[in-house]
Amino acid sequence: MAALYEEILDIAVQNFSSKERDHFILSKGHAGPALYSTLYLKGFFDHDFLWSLNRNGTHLTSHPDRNLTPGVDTTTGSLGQGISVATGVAYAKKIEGAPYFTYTLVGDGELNEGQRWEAAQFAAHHELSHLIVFVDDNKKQLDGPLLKSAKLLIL
Ligand SMILES: Cc1ncc(C[n+]2csc(CCOP(=O)(O)OP(=O)(O)O)c2C)c(N)n1
Ligand SMILES: [Mg+2]
Repeated sequence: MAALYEEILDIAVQNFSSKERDHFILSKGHAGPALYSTLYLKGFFDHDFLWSLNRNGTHLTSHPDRNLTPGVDTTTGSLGQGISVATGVAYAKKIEGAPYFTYTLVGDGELNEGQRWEAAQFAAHHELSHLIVFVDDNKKQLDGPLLKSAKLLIL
């Protein structure tokens, strides 16, 4: 994510309040701390802010909350939903003729969610060429190996 934000994404503190930019949606919301480290590197908040992770009353919840944390595009944590939101954002950009890209990161275990099928079918139907979906193919889900069904989806 550090490489993506530094080298590829058109997302910065200066353009975040505008829709004239790329979007990134962390569909596997339980990886929130990885996103927060990246947002810190991009200057969305100070280093000290990172120490508030998961504290009572924090603005840095373990799963990203767009209403709490600067730089977060979408509230995620319920697996399967982020990819659907990303598809909707990419479709909106296409309708507007905007040149921007929408990126999302999904887990390989998350691919078990039925919702992601509908998102994939929608994206294909509308030929969303500016939607980029990364799969974190780590062969694990939570504390065990990936279900065989999810492996088939990746193949
Ligand atoms: C709809 C939904 N069901 C269950 C969970 C609980 N949950 C959190 S992480 C996780 C495992 C997901 O596996 P994967 O996407 O491969 O992520 P990884 O463990 O590799 O980080 C599950 C089932 C959830 N967050 N949302
Ligand atoms: Mg996994």
